[in-house]
Amino acid sequence: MLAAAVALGVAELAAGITGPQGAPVTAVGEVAINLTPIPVKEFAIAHFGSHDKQALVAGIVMLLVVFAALVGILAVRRIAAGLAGLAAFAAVGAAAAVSRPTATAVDVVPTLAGVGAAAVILVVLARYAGAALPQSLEAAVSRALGAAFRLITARARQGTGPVTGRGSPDRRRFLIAAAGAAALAGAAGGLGDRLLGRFSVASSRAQVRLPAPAVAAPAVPAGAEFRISGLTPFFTPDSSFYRVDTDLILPQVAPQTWTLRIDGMVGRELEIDFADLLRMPLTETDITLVCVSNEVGGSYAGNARWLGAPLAGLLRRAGVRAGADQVLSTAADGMTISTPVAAIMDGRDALLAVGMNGQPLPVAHGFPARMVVPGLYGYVSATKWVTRLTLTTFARQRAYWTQRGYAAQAPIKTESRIDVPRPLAQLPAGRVAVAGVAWAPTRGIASVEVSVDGGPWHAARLAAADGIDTWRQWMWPWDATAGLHRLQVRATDRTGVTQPARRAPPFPDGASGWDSVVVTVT
Ligand SMILES: Nc1nc2c(c(=O)[nH]1)N[C@H]1C(S)=C(S)[C@@H](COP(=O)(O)O)O[C@H]1N2
Ligand SMILES: [Mo]
Repeated sequence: MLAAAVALGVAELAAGITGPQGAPVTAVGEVAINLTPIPVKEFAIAHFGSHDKQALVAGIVMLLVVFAALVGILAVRRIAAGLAGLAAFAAVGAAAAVSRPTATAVDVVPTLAGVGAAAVILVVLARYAGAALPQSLEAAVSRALGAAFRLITARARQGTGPVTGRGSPDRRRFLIAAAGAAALAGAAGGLGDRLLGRFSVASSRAQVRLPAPAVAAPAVPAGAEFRISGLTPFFTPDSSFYRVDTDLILPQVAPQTWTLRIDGMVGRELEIDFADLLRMPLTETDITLVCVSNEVGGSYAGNARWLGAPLAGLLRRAGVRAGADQVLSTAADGMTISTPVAAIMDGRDALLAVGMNGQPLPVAHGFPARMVVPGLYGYVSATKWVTRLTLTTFARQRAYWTQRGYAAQAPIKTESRIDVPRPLAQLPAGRVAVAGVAWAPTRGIASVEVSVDGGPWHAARLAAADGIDTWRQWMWPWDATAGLHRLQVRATDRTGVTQPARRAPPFPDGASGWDSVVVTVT
């Protein structure tokens, strides 16, 4: 296990030099994410929520500890078997590191450096734990370490200690070597973490000055927010805005080097850099973003004020050729996302965004540039760290989540959610504010209704609408009577479509059904 710790520490140090994506736990984790079957992914999101990544890393480290213990036991019996175990570990790490779409050959270096260091530690510790080494290895170990140990332990031993022979344990040397390995693991890992800080784009983000919008968002109407504690605020603060992506480490894309290429079925290819983008007339608009993995009543939705260049204008500049029906966007993390050309060109505020709530995009939300398209789930529209838009057809190319079975066309379903009272709340009888949010981006919310215990539907009061692309708060004053009650909500959008009662899971094109909470009134 100490050898494994050294492997991780030294690998972290090497990754600090070659770049963060070669770190083996990250690499293995990201490959695991890409290979995870959809039901397991939905389970992880449902049960770990936004901690799914920590859960994955903890799981990998736990497996690693068990594997390392087995390798250690093997190594003490037969050192060759232990080294074979390490080689297997190296193979998994290296294969994971180079298999990712954005990998380069140097990404194997951290794994190989880590495993190389671990092999030395394993041989030394196994030797002092009593393993018999082959003649050549024994000679090398005693030559290399004999001198070092004589130096360290000279005073203590005064030349009188028992001379340990081949294959007999040496407790003192084992403990010294073990302490040395632990120190090496910690020092290398700590230094690696410091070096990895070099790849952060936090300081270049702090220097970005966003221009004023050419088209400013209208002020949010006065009545857009009720004062009800526990109710979702109209704008989601960045700190609580949901984050969904396949990355264990956030892509660090410097605005100085960022470019966006528009190619494929276009009249002429186009490439712009970040300065070009900031010189374009920018539009500011409020859009509610929703993830397809959002369960009924779930929290994978957020509302922000976005600033960006209209995508329709960019596509017109490149000239979309007849027959192209898909924009396949590619991101710095290797993600691919397919968006209908029609959705981008139909007049909605589809943006290549650079700003979120008055600031440059947070790194977790796509800095320096991302797509935001009202009305489409994130996996078919909201490409973060976007670097390329390829005009193509749905018949010819499938994006990341479509390859995994999700629908190619995924407009956001009309949804409503009860925020208060909380599920299983205990309430005093009398007036209770039942409240939440409802959304139907690009269509707008027309009405929200609440039912108690499956009884008649009551019209809720709607907060003022900011626009058709954002969610809308609603509230219904309930005269609560003693007992156990079930509250249900449903919304109707402005096209007249009411949320269906039928429950559907998020896979393959978004959850449906009515949110409900059960409360006790006393
Ligand atoms: N590059 C990249 N962009 C991405 C993703 C991703 O994994 N990688 N996930 C998508 C999904 S599934 C959603 S729901 C939205 C979430 O955006 P947010 O994290 O800013 O809320 O980003 C989309 N854009
Ligand atoms: Mo998503």
